[in-house]
Amino acid sequence: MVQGTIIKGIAGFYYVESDQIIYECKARGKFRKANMTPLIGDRVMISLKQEENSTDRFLEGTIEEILPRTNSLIRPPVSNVDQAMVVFSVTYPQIHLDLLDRFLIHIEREHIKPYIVLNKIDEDNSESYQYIVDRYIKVGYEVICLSAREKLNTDILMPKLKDKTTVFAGPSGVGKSTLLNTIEESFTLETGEVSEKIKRGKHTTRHVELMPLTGGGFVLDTPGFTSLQLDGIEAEDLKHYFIEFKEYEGTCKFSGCTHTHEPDCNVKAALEAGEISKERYNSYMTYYKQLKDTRRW
Ligand SMILES: Nc1nc2c(ncn2[C@@H]2O[C@H](COP(=O)(O)OP(=O)(O)OP(=O)(O)O)[C@@H](O)[C@H]2O)c(=O)[nH]1
Ligand SMILES: [Mg+2]
Ligand SMILES: [Zn+2]
Repeated sequence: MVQGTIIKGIAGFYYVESDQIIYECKARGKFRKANMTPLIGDRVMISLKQEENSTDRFLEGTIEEILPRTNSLIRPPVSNVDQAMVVFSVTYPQIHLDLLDRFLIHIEREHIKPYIVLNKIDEDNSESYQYIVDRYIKVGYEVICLSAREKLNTDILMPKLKDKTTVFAGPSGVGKSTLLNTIEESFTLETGEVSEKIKRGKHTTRHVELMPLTGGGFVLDTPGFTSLQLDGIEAEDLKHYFIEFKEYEGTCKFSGCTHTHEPDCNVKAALEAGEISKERYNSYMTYYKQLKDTRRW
């Protein structure tokens, strides 16, 4: 058996890299039965099929075992990442802050370090996105405004990517693949126009792919997504994924305060004092209620 990493999956085949060799693999049926889907980024053990003729483009193998993951996401479907570049565009497609908040919840839950990337600043001279920058910096996130096309501020990303595994995620058409092509000259990822009519991306990237960087580290390009569920999260745990609540945790009158309806809540006091953003707190309340209601059903 050989140990390798899944770098790509297409039509039921997984491409597993080990020592610079890529094996085309099928997964054993036992994974499907256990409801366990191999993810890009998984470290796996594969058994090799007898090589029939050496002119084959890929050597063949079978995934026998998925080694323990440090973390995983469902959307995009990746595992074992250190950090995430959550990419949005400041023009079109329009930024979707509800999606950003939902995505941050999943990332925090999996202990992945997030960066918020606002792309296409070349198209917005009025800097109308500044309120987003202010809001999320106040939360404690790093927000990077750049233009992949004009190569503005893209060099800020390079040192952050070095020796790390970074997933680029966000809606279709925000410029994830364009940005990756800028970061690494040898990349030739396909990019697509934003639709004139509906101002949305055209889902150009179809597969997740893990790629090495010349300077060290790996990046994952992923297909854009437009919605994100919070299923599987307990309403009571939600507060842990709003990182601006952390400094108040344990200081409220009631231990186990959910910061929703309890008296003498320090998160609500911070909200009144303007230390916590109203919009973020509203997101929290909305999701909290949704999760409570789902459970009731
Ligand atoms: N003006 C401007 N356009 C950009 C910038 N970056 C990307 N674009 C354009 O945005 C469109 C979408 O870019 P992609 O890189 O294909 O977007 P994506 O996020 O990979 O989209 P999917 O693969 O569909 O998820 C293309 O027409 C790019 O040329 C930028 O910094 N400024
Ligand atoms: Mg793409
Ligand atoms: Zn509280």
